[in-house]
Amino acid sequence: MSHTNSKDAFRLPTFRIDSDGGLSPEALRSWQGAGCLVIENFCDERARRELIRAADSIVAQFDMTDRDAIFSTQTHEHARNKYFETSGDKIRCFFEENALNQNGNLLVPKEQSINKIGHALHDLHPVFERFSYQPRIARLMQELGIDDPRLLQSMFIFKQPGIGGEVNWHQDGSFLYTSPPSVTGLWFALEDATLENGCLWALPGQHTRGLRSRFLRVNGELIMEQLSAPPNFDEDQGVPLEVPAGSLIIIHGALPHYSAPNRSQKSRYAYTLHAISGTAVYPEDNWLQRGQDLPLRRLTPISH
Ligand SMILES: O=C(O)CCC(=O)C(=O)O
Repeated sequence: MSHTNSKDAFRLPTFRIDSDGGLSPEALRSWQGAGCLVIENFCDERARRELIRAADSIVAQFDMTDRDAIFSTQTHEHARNKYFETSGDKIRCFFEENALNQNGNLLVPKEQSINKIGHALHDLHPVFERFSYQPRIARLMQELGIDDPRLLQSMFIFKQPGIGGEVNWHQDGSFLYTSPPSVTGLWFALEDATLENGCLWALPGQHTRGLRSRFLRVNGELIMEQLSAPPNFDEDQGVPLEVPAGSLIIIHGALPHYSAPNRSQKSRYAYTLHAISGTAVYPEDNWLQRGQDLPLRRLTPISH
């Protein structure tokens, strides 16, 4: 990476949210300009602990013989794997790439071997469901102007100590494409996210340049297709989004973002949600598909 790891690097301003999910005009202006917004006070400690406990229990029950779960964003090899492809309406664990040796044996304790759990925690697990459909999130979506918001995807991302893998520069709209574009990411820091343990980085303002690529299914294969006149990501302009536990980072679907490997001895747990507009077209060749028995649900704010 060519960007600096300096502690003096430019930082985005941070904002606070009302108890009912409202944003100040300054926060909304900052969101529109940067394509991301850092809110410092979203989750209290009780909510964070509850989510972490629920994730730990999923991992404890995970059948370790499932060696198909190796996950790497470097090669997209995982995408060819049916285990990943059919996880859009399931709760599945994916290994860190360096958690297993060539024979598929664990190199780290099981509880430190999982890269992430995805992709329908919000609809299939009561703890994640309660958190994800809380009225404050629905109100937030309304504040951001997402028409008829629906929760499409959820992930619990561990960024394990020592082996937490890099997530390369990408735009969420490449993976969760809608027409017109509508995907918006919500990234909840369940632990402090720092330069040392692999915090997010972003290219503020570069959400206005359009989508560079699209990940789609062609003849039964998932491929990354370059879109016409692809914009370059100015990766050297990357800004680290170091945030304390409890923060929420909102990410525009066209905002390039990234996270470095975690070589520290501290994990960096996060829970993420991706919402789309129910009025946008969601193509059948997107990687993430759901069975008819699990339709997308509306996020409805409680009216006062
Ligand atoms: O948590 C991370 O390290 C990356 C998450 C991310 O890029 C995403 O959810 O789109």
